[in-house]
Amino acid sequence: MPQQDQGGRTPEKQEQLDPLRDRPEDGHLTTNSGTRLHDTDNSLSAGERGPTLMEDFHFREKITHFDHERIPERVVHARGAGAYGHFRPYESLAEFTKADFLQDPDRSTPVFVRFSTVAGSRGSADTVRDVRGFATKFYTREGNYDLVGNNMPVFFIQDAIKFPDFVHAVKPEPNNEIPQAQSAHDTFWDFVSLQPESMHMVLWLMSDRALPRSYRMMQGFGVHTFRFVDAQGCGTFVKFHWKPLLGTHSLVWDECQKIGGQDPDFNRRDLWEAIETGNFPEYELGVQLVPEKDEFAFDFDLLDPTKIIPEEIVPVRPIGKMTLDRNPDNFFAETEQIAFHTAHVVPGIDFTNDPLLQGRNFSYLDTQLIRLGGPNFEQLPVNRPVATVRNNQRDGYGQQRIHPARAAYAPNSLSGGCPAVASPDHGAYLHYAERVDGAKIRKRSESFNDHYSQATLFWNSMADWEKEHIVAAYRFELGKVDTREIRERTVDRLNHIDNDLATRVAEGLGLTPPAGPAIPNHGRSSPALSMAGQEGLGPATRKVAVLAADGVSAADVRALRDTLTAAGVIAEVLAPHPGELRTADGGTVAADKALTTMASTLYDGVVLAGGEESVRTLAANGRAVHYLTEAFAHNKTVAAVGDAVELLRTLRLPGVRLAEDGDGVVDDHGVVSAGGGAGPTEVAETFTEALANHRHWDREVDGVAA
Ligand code: HDE
Repeated sequence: MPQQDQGGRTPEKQEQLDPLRDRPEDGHLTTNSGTRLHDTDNSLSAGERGPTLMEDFHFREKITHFDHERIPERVVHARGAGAYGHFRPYESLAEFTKADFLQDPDRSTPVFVRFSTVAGSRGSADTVRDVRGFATKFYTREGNYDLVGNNMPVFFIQDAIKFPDFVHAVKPEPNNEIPQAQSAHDTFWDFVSLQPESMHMVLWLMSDRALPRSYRMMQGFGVHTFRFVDAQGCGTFVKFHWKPLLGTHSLVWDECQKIGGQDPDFNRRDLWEAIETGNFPEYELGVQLVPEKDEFAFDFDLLDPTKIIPEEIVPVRPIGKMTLDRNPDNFFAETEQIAFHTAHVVPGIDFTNDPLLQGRNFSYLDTQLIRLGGPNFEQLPVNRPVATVRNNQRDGYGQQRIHPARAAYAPNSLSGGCPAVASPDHGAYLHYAERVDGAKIRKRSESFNDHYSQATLFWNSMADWEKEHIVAAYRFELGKVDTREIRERTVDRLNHIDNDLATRVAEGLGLTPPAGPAIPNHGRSSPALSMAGQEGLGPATRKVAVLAADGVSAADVRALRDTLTAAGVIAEVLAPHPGELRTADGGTVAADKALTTMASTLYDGVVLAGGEESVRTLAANGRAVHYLTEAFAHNKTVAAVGDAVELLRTLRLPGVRLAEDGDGVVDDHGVVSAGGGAGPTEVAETFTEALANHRHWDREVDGVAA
């Protein structure tokens, strides 16, 4: 088994990268051709106040390089964040696939993952309503395998030829380039309302799945049906699933909009900080396997990427775990230049005739050529396979390799026939010998025609709060659509999914609700589609704001910090000013950040520490009070310790019972308090448990969280 360093790098990979790594500390400043420089602050000029001279090669090189720093951003998925890690299978999957990296539980394979939004530009905010990309490059011994997935298991269109239409519709409108990174505008809704195959995916997009709390708490899906191939050449259909061990969790829309201003890098920062602090994100890879003989056993077509295979019909079998444990050293070199390609496959993994996948297999290579400036992008450090590359492809922009052989062709005798092709026994990729026979036609298969049943399945599977959020999202989005016919047409489409959904959306838009369902609801559901109950491992890595001011109880702060930290929770003390706070007993505690630089939206829970003077100060501080009411409105866990309970009482949080004098700890709808009967540690313990629920959806809050 090859040794790994912490970042999941094999020594081979490390060695490849090292000669290319910049070591600024090792020497002097030079030009790109290596000439040492004595001044980089002043241009060469004719006299102190004279013109700059053409001869100034350092100036010209520096400015020219700067002028050429930018490369085209990705046409979609422009904004992203990446990390290195490694993947290890739980057991051999030889029964289904000969893929080398899925054979041996003792062997781990280095990976790079890039998470992304789809519609926004490179500088857009993280917390927009959008699909998220979840693209994984496995640097296997048999070559790179790229699993280029999303955080939703279906897609908007069934055939790749519609992709430019779809992307043009969702991107900012061409006349004024408005709006940035949003689907809430006329062209998007015009397109999708005329394209019923998009209805299932649009429903996912209107759900909280489009607002992930963290890339660490997000599922991933390969979307298409792929094919595993075993050593005997037998195929098995496969769908890929990533499941985060921290559970699947989302923000709420009101938070997303605020965070867009407060911390546009919210998801990127979260990933970076988690890895820096050793809280390595983990995901389980699962597969749904369908024997070839069952290809037509479903009431949908396995080749149709607008359909899932419900987990209740074909369970997801966990096959391995991925851990992300190293941040990139340079965003541009690694995260920006990584080039994914759905056709980066290894022996044992093959395609199906899903028309979306077939088109992607063309697009990803093509897009790298323009974005990375030519055919040698695979030689960029982050793209280099750990497997040896050897072929007769030559030259091109940015060629890094020196090919000493005279013969760059096959067959040849001058190089002894090398490089020679391999047999499948020696690891050669052999395309699955699928029998194909057909007339040339432009026609969608009839088996792709049902656009609504799985949208209805998704809707039926939602918890009440999820449904409420979906309705609110449609109202928001369509409320931004100026053209009345588009709004009406969308409501009509929704009425093919569910009459209640269509009625609620129509009412919110002031439109006449449909008289009755266009198609009766089939009543089926699939519990795995709901995020309710996907709690994950507990409260670890959640962030909590502890509110305090001068005069705070040192014992409260200590108990909170100790208990939360012991559970792996990140506790930050926020105060009117950062630095040292005076405590009630005459000592000091550290305040990590100022209340003004943060917001409740950036935390998973808020706790108010006790201490008479501190509580009095915070009660008069509108911002501190807003932390509490806002966190409550977003259904987060809120707590008050000791005499801080009285401040919480003045807020009259609707439907919540707070502890009275002498009571022990009370947790009512995730609002935790205690009377004299319990100390700060017990409050902190109950708070920590409640935090693991992510949110408390049963609160009586009037639609703010939606
Ligand atoms: Fe992509 N997609 N896509 N896509 N996609 C790109 O490739 C494309 C689709 C996905 O972090 C592009 O390198 C077509 C489905 C991710 O670098 C481009 C079609 C799924 C990423 C492209 C689709 C995805 C991309 C743009 C319709 C989920 C970001 C830059 C047939 C299964 C990868 C690039 C990264 C990026 C084409 C549909 C996922 C233009 C033609 C379905 C995660 O090649």
